[in-house]
Amino acid sequence: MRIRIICMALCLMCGHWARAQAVSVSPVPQEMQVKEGKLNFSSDIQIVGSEAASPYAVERLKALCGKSTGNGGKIDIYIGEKGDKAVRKYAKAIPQQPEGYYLLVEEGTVVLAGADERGTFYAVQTLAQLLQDGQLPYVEIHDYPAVRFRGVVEGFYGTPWSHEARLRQLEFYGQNKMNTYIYGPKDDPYHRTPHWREPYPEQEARQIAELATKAKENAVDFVWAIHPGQDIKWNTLDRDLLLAKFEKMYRLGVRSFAVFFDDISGEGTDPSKQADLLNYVDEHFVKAKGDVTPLIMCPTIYNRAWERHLPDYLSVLGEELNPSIQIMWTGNSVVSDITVEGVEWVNARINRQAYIWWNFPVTDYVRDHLLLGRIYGLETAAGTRIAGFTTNPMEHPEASKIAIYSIADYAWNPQQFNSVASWKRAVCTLLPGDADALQVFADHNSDLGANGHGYRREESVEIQPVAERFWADCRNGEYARADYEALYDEYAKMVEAADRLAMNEEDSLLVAEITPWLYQFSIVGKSGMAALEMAKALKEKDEALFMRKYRHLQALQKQSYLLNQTYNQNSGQPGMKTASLVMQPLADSLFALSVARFNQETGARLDSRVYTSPHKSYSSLPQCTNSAVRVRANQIYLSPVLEVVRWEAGQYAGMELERNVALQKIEADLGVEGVADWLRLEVSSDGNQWQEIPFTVSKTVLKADAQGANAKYIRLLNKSSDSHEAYLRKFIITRQ
Ligand code: LOG
Repeated sequence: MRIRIICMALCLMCGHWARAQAVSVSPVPQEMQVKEGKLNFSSDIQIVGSEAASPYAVERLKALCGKSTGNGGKIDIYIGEKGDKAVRKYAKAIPQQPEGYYLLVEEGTVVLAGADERGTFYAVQTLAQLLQDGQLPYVEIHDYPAVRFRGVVEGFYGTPWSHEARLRQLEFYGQNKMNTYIYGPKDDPYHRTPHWREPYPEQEARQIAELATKAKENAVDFVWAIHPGQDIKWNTLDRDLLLAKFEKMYRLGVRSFAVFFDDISGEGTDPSKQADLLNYVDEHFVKAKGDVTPLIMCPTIYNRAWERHLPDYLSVLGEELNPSIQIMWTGNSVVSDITVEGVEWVNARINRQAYIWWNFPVTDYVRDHLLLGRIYGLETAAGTRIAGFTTNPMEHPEASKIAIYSIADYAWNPQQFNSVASWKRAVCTLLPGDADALQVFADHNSDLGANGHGYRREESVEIQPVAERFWADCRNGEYARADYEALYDEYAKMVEAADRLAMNEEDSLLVAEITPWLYQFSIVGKSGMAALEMAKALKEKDEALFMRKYRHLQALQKQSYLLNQTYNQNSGQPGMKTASLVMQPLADSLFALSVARFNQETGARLDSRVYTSPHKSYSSLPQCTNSAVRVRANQIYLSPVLEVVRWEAGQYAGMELERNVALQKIEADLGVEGVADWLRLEVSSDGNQWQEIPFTVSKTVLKADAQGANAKYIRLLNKSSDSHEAYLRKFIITRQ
């Protein structure tokens, strides 16, 4: 109920009527006092202090004032940093904290006074948000960030963001008071193995230089990360090559650096060697330059669940790594909530405050989903125990902004962070013209579905209890009309939202990213409506209507299947899943139930099957037990695992099919060579009696001809008595 009231208030805020009334700033300021009265900004404006103040802040301010028509009264705007003459009178009001600012709007006067240059820049960003319809409310704000470094780590697998997308992101970070962008896309070959030692080609180098400039203009540190661990040799040659690469990046204008050691195996994982290298870089490059910000590193054991693989790793880093070097941390597991207890646990080991790499809303391991839900699971007090908070986003830059907006809000002011309100504000801000449609879409696109990390999110929250009750009632043969109508209305809203968003012209980039999901969303909406009508026709014994809706739903299911074979065809999880926690399963279940009942009552033999993947992961490796199993034409495959998979002796990974099928081919890519020495491929029809299937190996890829073997279970087993590290990039069976 409370959620509903907040939503209503916020939706109203999207409209002009309420915009004039409400004063809303994001991230929520630490202290904001709104007073009676407004300043007419269409006035004769005089800026005092522009020579000494942050040039980027002044530039933004001038752009804002440029919109003023100059036909109101006179306004003096005092701008500057603590110690500057223009703001000397207000020195006491300026917060002490780095990046803090004091902002005052009163009759004829505006004060924008920063604790430092970024503080002034942020004061102007707040002013820009306060300015609505040519007016500024009278306010007094004392504001500063709770978390020192706030931002985004572009650290996902998959298609890296485009140059243009990155430029837009940097502006967005400036507007949302985020000061960090860490560049580390896994699929940039010059960031990682194989080409980390080589300089960027000319065009890419030019673009990096442009990003560094753009970042500076937006008060953002552009942090360039290198990922050398998979093939680094611990010798002076590789050390010097790494430094030479940093030097090249420095010449392009980069002043912040990171070294990542995540998702690697072998030699590179040694914490002492990592610390030696980083301390050397710190002393001979970072500190020697004088204008480079503290080094950031991502450890190999970057979450608590993996500590058992290298038990001393974190404390070695904690002891040996220079204290000024930041250590990234994803939480209690690869994808996890951020808790006080978890942060204290790691801080004690690494001898410093963890720098959070939050793996949300990244979707590289569930690429058929969009994560547009609210952010939650970040404990308030965790915010005071961390050095930084960065989010790893989706490969869809515009759609990621919903989460990024709220993460900026949390990291700035965890105390006053309101997850639902922040989410609704994000939606309103990103697409004011169609905010209600985007909200409907976001309401139903937030869970990840079954996945290797086991991380799940709420979805379809408001309608979920209705859906549950309706389903239970239907199974008992009787449902409440009000529930039927509420559900019908929700499905109808989904169809409307899909149509409106697809035609939205306000943000064509966002629309382009979500379009394949909009197609599916519309189908789920229509399917839900048809399934409800089938249930109703059954109840009213209207056979003709029942058959009509049945045929419609079958056609929709086929359409959905074809869309999944056509759009978003990636190597991980192709196709699109939407509303997959509540609304789509309800439509499917209602369909199946109604058809079964209809067959029972009329003696008909209609097909009640709904196309879904009935197959499951079959694995004793914790990293694979929750993995989804996908179907594409006559191929069935296990969702790939992106990070290193540790196979203890006797452990296995594979699939359990719905029933026995005749197998034609089996193919797996383990990402490392020499797997024939320790892996066995075997199949079974009951999970007890196993038949070994011979295979051939070419480099990292294993192939087998199963010659029509009948099996329900297919697995790869570590037949040796040692543990081995490999990847699981591909595991596909082709059925006959
Ligand atoms: C990778 C990251 C990836 C993410 C989610 C870290 C430190 N590294 O499991 O590149 O986007 O998880 O799949 C990771 O999180 N490995």
